[in-house]
Amino acid sequence: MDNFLSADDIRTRFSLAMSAMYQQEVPQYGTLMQLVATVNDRALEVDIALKDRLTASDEIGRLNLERHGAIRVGTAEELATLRQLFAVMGMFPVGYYDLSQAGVPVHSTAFRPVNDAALRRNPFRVFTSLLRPELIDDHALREKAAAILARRDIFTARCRELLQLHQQQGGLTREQATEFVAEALETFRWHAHSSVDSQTYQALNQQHRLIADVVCFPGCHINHLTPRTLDIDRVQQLMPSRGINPKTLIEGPPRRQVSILLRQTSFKALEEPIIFQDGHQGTHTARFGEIEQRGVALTPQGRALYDRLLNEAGSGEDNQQHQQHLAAIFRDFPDDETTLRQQGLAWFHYRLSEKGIATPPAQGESLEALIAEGRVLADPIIYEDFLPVSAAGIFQSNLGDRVQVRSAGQSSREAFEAALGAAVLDEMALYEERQQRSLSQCGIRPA
Ligand code: OOG
Ligand code: NI
Repeated sequence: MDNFLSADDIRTRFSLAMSAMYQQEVPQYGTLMQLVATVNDRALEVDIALKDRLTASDEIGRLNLERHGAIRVGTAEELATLRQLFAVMGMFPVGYYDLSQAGVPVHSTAFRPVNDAALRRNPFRVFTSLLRPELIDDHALREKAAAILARRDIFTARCRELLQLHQQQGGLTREQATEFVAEALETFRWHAHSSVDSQTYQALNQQHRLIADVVCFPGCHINHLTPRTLDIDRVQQLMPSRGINPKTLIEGPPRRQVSILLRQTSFKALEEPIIFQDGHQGTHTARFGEIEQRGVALTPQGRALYDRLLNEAGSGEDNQQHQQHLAAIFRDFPDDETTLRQQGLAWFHYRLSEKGIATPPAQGESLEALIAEGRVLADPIIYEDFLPVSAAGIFQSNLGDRVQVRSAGQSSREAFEAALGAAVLDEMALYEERQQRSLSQCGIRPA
């Protein structure tokens, strides 16, 4: 029993293996990683407080490591098997993202660790999208896509065996885990050989580039990985100097004193040579590199304010102008921790200070008074999820900015969960539980 490797360790091994594979497959991604490391080093040099904070929380060593990746799959069976595969690594489906609203024929979830300890160990997540073939309007082509998908198995036979073994044993030994990581990795490898002829590829690509990407290959190649940056504006600015072509806009909120949610940007997907089954050669554009910077998670109220301001700000053609415009609009969003907390806009993790341990909260003492006296400390809870508008922006910049608005296909969370074989967890409930648990641990009862 206790000779099993922990799910956290398997996840860490897997994310490192994935990173090594992707850097080898996409050298430009390695260049981005180097740029991120350089900018992070510089940010730590000029901000000693930040350095101290990251050192104290033991984050320095893992700073430049990947925080997420993304894949796209074609069938319910593939999605359901991925759920088992990620469960081995302590990653569970959180949230439902409907991207059809933005003209992308997929819906998605994020497989990620859910508890505090696992998130601290390694917060690696995989944004996972399922194709919605009902949004292919050409009937014959839809049938064809389904037939192609039905023929493939994106998992190795040994990977499937190890998944079964994991279910029977309740874990994997060190040797089994090593084998599992290697076998699981195969699912996410790039294939320069398409599994269809060039005509089929063209037809599917015509419908939507994403459809060709999902249907025409024998696996679900990882399409990007995303390390954490301490200064996303700087990396965006410096990308061209390293021969990297960034997408136009940084997605998400503007730069602020107190970072909220998630800011992200990427380089544009590369055009890569592929060979079709009929021997014809062509290119496929799917893979890129991304960076992210996370801030505090917002409550439903904070999120509603974010959505409203983001909507008000609209989009832009020039990043610098857009960021200035965003910053102006977001002046309506309080930018200090105390106000965010007092107005119930963001989630916080509460803990007792030394003073608070010496004089624990008594019945009837208010949280505000305890904080004012320095007996209770409030730390922002980091946002662990994704943003649908940002995700749509990332998708679109990698689809040649060709927006095809579909008949805003009905949001179909039930269909997604049926395919997944499980309900997705509610991210807001997870944040609320974490806040609530921290209050209970301080001995503070809900007001
Ligand atoms: C996923 C795009 C979404 C993000 O960071 O918002 C995403 C994809 O392109 O498959 O990864
Ligand atoms: Ni991403």
